[in-house]
Amino acid sequence: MADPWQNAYDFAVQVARAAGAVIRKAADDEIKVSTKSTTVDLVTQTDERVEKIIIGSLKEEFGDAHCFIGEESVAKGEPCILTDKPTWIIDPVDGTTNFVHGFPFVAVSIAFAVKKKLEFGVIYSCLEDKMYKARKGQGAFCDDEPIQVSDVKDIHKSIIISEHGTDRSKEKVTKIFNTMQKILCIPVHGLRGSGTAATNMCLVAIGAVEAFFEIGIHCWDIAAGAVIVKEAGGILLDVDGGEFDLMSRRMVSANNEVIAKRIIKEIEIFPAERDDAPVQKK
Ligand code: LIP
Repeated sequence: MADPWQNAYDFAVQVARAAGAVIRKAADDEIKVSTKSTTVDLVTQTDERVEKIIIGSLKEEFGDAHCFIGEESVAKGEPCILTDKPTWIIDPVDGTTNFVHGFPFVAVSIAFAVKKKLEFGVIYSCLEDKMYKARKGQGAFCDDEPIQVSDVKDIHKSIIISEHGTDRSKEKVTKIFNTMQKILCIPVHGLRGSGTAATNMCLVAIGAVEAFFEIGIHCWDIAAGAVIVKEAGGILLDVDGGEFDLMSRRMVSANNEVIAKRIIKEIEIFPAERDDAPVQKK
């Protein structure tokens, strides 16, 4: 039987690479910065322009039969509801703060889901020029070389990625730093963070770190990385140890269940409104 999504997968790689070239060029120009949910939740004209380019290219190729969830479209009021229809889940510039500051980790993240199941993920780390990709059941790759998570099972020999997001409320920041302190003092070899969830998940997938967790991310930050981590032999869980839920805005990605469950013991959970929560009427 013909593979219905191979063409879409190959096209997504081309679109991600082209989008990355636009970001690299824009990085040399003056960057106009605005803010969204908080004063440190940055967005630039490049985020919006690149998302338009990606969605425009996909619509031209696949018509109106597909749906789209894009970070900047949702920020402008588009719904963030995953239906059974073929749906593209897009973060045009993951690591916007890094992009504004010239911190060299910025990724184009494109995922594709059908009947609410992720079919493939593509992450182009455009300043590093590294193309990560994975299709369900067909392995994960970086620049077409197979990638594999770390085989470390001893938490004391691990590096863990933790991010602090863009919420600066005292209650959440305290929980985030309490969690980081507890993990650091297990002790682990180190804590790291690239500033982009997509890149962090690629670092799990190549075995450079053992786990990445975060509360507050969005589906577009992690959808592509979820496929890549899983296909590289990793595991995805909710921060309470339950089943991974793409729209829940919380996630643990790890090389194996032993490391994942050990990290989960230390996470101080705080609430984050679901991506697909009903929009409150103003
Ligand atoms: C970023 C995420 C990262 C999170 C940042 C930010 P963006 O996405 O990838 O994990 O810690 O606060 O949300 O906003 O750069 O696309």
